[in-house]
Amino acid sequence: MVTRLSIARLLLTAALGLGWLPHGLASDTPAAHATSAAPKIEWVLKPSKNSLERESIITITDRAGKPISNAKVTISLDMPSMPGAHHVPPVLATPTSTPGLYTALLRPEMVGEWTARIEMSAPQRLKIFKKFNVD
Ligand SMILES: [Cu+2]
Repeated sequence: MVTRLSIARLLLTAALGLGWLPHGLASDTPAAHATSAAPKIEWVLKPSKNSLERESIITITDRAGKPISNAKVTISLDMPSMPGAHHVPPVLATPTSTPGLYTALLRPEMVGEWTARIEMSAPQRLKIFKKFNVD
């Protein structure tokens, strides 16, 4: 049996539903713009000869998705759980023959969780942090 109250509830639910949708779309749009406005730095880590070393392969693309081949990139390592304990010398990423692809040999000093600060100083400025685990 459909009562006045249940009709009112249905209308209220519909109104809330409609109210949510435009709000959701509106809040998605600026986020999407913010993501595409910045260059992108991605990496993969591979084991190296030394058990504590990691070979990082870094891909850098501009906001249009095109490789950035003349980037100046420095990588610094730190251990969040041991503030001030490690002073790993920063390394420069070396460009490869593939545009936008760089390599850098990382030397974390011990087993555990590390944070890499990857900083591009040219042709654009960008600083990102990536966590990785050494086991
Ligand atoms: Cu440590």
